[in-house]
Amino acid sequence: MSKPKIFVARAIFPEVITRLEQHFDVQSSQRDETGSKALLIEKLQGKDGAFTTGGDRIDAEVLAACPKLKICANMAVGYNNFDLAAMTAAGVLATNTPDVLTETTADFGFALLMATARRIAESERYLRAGKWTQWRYDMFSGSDVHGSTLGILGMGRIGQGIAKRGAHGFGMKVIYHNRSRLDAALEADCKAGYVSKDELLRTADHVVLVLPYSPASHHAIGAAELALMKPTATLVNIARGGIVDDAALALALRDKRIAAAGLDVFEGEPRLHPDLLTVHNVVLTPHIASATVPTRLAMAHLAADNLIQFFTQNKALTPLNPEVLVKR
Ligand code: 8YV
Repeated sequence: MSKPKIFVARAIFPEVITRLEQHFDVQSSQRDETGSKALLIEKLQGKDGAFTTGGDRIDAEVLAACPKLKICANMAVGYNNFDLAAMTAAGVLATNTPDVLTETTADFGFALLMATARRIAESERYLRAGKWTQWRYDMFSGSDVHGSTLGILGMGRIGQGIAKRGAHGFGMKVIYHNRSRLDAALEADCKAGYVSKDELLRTADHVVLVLPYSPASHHAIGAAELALMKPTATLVNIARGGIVDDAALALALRDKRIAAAGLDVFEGEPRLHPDLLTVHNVVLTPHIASATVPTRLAMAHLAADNLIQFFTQNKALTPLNPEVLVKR
């Protein structure tokens, strides 16, 4: 019997490709051509499955053009690149990669918070530019992390990881806002108190965004929300571009309406709002929160496992629309 045909949309670890080749007829984009929807549709023609990443949009148009497609395994926990309703309607299984990246991503959220609050990138740029001639009492004074109030917007697994780091490691007071309140045991574990979004923005010294992107969270932080924040506050976004109105943020940073921001994700990335490049009080990183070798490898293997389980056993480890499996 011939092997199912899959398309791997982006370059991934060669050992994962080798593993996939044991089960599938694999076409992969190891040269990493990214791009247009037309190219994705062309590559997905006649494929039974796809290994996708957060940049590969699977929507009704793609699904209609690729009727053989039965599964898209995303190598990302976020899946806003999937039109899940359209996939379910088309009987296409969607999977993601939760859990394996939680601690690594929480580490990075905390690192970005530290870099932002303590002005690490800005001071390094100054030093590299040869501007450091003498010590000054107020040179690159930042804001304290230990003992401050940490506000977490979006209290899923990664948010909880950041809360624990803050509460247990840095003696921070942790407040959070989420669509639904955590149960008491989880709140106690994270030493986190539930507050309204406005109260969080008004009272936190450091605000970290870890909520999923959806039309409902589009521009959840815009000019009005930034205006609620303390002028000494920092904002960190490791969630998704589009949750923050980047133009409004650049203005707030320029006018020092908040102290600083750390951004790993951007609206329309990999393009950036040009004004973000002109303000000094922002730390910019290229969507690397989950980027350690063991974690990226675990994500890739989990996506591969989902594909393998699906085609061999009609199941998946981390399905997003399991109802599709029941109907098959
Ligand atoms: C990925 C992420 O690296 O998992 C996610 O949701 O944002 C990152 O870990 C990125 O989406 C590429 O797939």
